[in-house]
Amino acid sequence: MTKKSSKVELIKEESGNLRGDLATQLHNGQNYFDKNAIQILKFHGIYQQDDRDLRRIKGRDKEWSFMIRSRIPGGGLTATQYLAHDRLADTYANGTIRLTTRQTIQFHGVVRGDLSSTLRELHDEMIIALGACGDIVRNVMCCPAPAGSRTDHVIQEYAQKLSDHLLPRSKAYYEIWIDGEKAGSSQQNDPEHEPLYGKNYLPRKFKIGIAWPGDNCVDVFTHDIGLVATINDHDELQGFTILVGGGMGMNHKKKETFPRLADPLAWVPHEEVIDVVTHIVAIQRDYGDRENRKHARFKYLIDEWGIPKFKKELEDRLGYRLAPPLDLGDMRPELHLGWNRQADGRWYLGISVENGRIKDTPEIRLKTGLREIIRRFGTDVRLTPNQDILLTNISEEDQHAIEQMIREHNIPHDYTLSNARRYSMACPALPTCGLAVAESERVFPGIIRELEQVLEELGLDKEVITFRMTGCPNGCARPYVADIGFVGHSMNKYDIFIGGDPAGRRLNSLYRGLVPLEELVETVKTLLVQYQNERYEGEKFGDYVARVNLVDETNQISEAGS
Ligand code: SRM
Ligand code: SF4
Repeated sequence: MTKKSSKVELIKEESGNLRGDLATQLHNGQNYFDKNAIQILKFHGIYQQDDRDLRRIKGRDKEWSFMIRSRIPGGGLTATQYLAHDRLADTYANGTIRLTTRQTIQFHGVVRGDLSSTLRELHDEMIIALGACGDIVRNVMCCPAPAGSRTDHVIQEYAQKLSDHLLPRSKAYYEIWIDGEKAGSSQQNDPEHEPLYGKNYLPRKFKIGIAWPGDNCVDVFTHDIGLVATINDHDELQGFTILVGGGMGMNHKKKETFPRLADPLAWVPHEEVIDVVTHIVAIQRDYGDRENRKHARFKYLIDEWGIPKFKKELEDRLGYRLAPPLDLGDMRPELHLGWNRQADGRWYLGISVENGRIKDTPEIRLKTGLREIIRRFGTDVRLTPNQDILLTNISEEDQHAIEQMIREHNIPHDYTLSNARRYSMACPALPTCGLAVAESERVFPGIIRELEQVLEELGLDKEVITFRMTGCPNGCARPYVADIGFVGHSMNKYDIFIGGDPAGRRLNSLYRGLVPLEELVETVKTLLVQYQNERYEGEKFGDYVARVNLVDETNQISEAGS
């Protein structure tokens, strides 16, 4: 800690390894936690929120509730674990399950008195929320496609092993939420030794994603550390190419913030990857900015140091030289939807979930349908980085009955959906997200509907053009690698970013700032018409934008206004 360290640094340091006075506040009769406690709560996978719609009603107190995020490495859940989430969503939350862009599940609308019960019942199914948020390594992502091969299991196991290894050692979570008896005395316990994190944990959140070769469904270049597996001809995992320094978040008003793609660093044999990753995290712990939280992500350290300096520091710590990174070859943005055969002969079914929200509507009974299928056939589940769900390990004889149940509940099959809808993602934004400045999840289905019409009129409906929307520039739906990203700038106004690459290797750039919601489709239509008239055969939208230089180099983010 230095004199200039941010306030959150002091809160972490004085928390006694993530205890703070959560246990006391939990029983103080209020329905919210104070501002210091909410910083510590995040490490426990909990965010304090209020219903932003109700804020507009004058004279009304804030309606406090909590979002809980489960930690689900690689997005893998057993049938029983999924069913527990389904049940808890009804018992304690707002009745919906929210699949996230990092393969986890969020509950919204949990009241304070139900936090312990929710976390305890998740714990009964071996699911924790610890470390799903906070300044530590978050949920480790991994390509979810269950190829059923040996390597698939090995890669999923690495997601789990990395996640376990990088979890905080603090017992605070268990004392406070699970084993409530001890909570009262928790502050008297000796804080544990945190070998990696120390008392101050990391300067900021830290994210890791593992990609299958050629398949960039995890958006591997957007992570603090991206790992791309190398597999030999005998289906054996050899190692990983390591990428460092990716991240999406930025702030319209702060020039020192920007999205960044990760750079290739090295190749490591798989037996060494946990050690190397741990050392990389430790360098960020030691050198990351602890004064300015807006500048504290690992990407800024990499940007300022450059790869040669960073690699030297890492090699000095490891005590050996690292091999150069391998060429990653072509990468595709796979969604893994529809029926797919696993290498073990069984099947998995990928179901598209619009913006990750699993709920029942009068037309589509998605929540009930999924519950009934998973309950009856005991299918395991994998959540995808595109907020979708895969039902796995299905035998051939069950396929027909599952199809029938899909139809009975009116769940759309992926092939009935347009590419625009299947590939789209939106963050939750209003009314739950405290940082939202504009709508996202609630308005995006309508925007996509209008875009579908435009694309069809122009004969572009078979093209893969990725559309992503967020309610602020933090980038939770990774909008800066989409072909077209709509980023909330202020209420009802969006910045439009264009020219990303569906394979995730190019950031998009600002095209127009402060476009009203009602004009988004019209603005994009002009671009699509131009693309349709001028593109080379087979040319992708983002590649076209890059080729014809549609984005004016001088059109800097700050010019979008504030
Ligand atoms: Fe995020 C903060 C939702 C993935 C960058 N994000 C938030 C919070 C917790 C708002 C808050 O701090 O109060 C949002 C809760 C909204 C709500 O009501 O549920 C929130 N982020 C989400 C989710 C649910 C979006 C989704 O549509 O699924 C994703 C949950 C992931 C998970 O399961 O762990 C989610 N957030 C991301 C991603 C994408 C990713 O990780 O692949 C990013 C960009 C990548 C990155 O980190 O650079 C992302 N979220 C942020 C940021 C900006 C961080 C930065 O570097 O500046 C914030 C704000 C912050 O940390 O200060 C944020
Ligand atoms: Fe909230 Fe912004 Fe993230 Fe959307 S992008 S969930 S508005 S923090």
